[in-house]
Amino acid sequence: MPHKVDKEIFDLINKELERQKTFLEMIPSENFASPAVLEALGSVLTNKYSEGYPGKRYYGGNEFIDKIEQLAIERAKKLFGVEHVNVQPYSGSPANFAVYMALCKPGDTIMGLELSHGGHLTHGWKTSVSGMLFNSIPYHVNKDGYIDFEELEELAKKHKPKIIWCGFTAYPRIIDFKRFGEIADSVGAYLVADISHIAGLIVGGIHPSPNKDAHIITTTTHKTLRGPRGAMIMVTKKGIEKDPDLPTKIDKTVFPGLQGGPHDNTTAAIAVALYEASLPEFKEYARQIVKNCQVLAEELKKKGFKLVTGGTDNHLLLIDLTPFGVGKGLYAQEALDLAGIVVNKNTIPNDPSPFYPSGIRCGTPALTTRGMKEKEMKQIADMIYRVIYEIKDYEFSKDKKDELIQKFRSEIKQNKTIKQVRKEVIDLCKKFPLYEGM
Ligand code: DSN
Repeated sequence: MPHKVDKEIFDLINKELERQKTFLEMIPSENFASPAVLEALGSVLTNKYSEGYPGKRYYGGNEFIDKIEQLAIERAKKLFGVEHVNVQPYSGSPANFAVYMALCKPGDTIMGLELSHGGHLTHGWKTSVSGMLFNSIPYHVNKDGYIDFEELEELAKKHKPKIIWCGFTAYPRIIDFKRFGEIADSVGAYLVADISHIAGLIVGGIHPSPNKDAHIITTTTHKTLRGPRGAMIMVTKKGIEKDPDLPTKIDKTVFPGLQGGPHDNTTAAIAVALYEASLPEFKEYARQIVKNCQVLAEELKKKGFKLVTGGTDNHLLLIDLTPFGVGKGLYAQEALDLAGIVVNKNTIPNDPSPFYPSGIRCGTPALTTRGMKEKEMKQIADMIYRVIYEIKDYEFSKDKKDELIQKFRSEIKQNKTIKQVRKEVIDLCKKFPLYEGM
């Protein structure tokens, strides 16, 4: 990596590269973009302004940018089986806000899964503009951790929402898009499927697609789809049948409604990722993500861990740590991080302490990109077990949290088991090299 101009920043980039190479990345929304995606992202396309859309730009010099954006659009249409695609949203949250702007007026009613039950901030949570501007009626998961369709149907009939969101950030099961579509249709709502987490699984054919049931689909491009940080908004045939102007409305709200010039380097990188996702090996990749996650889940269960819904159908699982005591998510995340296993603390449904979550969320997309398979998942389950076992005696209580967290942090750094697991993680990572030559 060159560092002649700004050594300080390039040293830090190199440190981050080394961290990625030597840690087990298990945050389910993260992945490793291919060198081809990184190349497009770091290209001269970053120099260009191109407000507007292919063939209708405000500035000159967009001959090649038009071709790039058109390719990205055509590839996405084909891969997801949709009628219209906008590839310009800067990321997932702006994409979702463009949908609100296209479909709703402030004060309209919208419905999304409660954040602490696995939903997303932009699906109506109170600290997000989506929860401030709109009348947000959340639905929930049932006591087993599955979407409570009966509650959803009842709430939808009562509140007549303009939008029902489906697609989640911490839901380990197949999403029944058909059922969501029927409920939305029965109350005249738009069904918007935010498939950010599972886009790669859908393209890989291992999760059903919402393209027959939703009117609009949004997705980020950097999770299981393994592209750059960006997003897309897609309009389905069903969406156009409900409102033929939907594509125009979406395009207008992205630009000029919410954004200025698109990030053309990102658009090109999205096009590259879509090309890669169209190859047969991507289907194999998607299948392996799920296989790996299911092996991980089974192994963790054998070791006595409790999982929300009892397992997984997709790329992620949620470990319920309440048997180790309430509020242990932070301790688990930090202890695993010291061992070189990166996960995130997460609420579990009906978490007894939502501000100090009692769960951790982990997943297999990035490990699978490295080439890890079932054998490594068994090894990793064992490492997770050994690390988490070390936190079980650390007390957590909200009232004495500063003191208790400080004690935990100073002691856990010295823990011999965690130091041993860290060595094993480094050895395992070496067997699955990442970004060789970088
Ligand atoms: N931050 C993403 C995730 O981790 O799921 C959601 O936006």
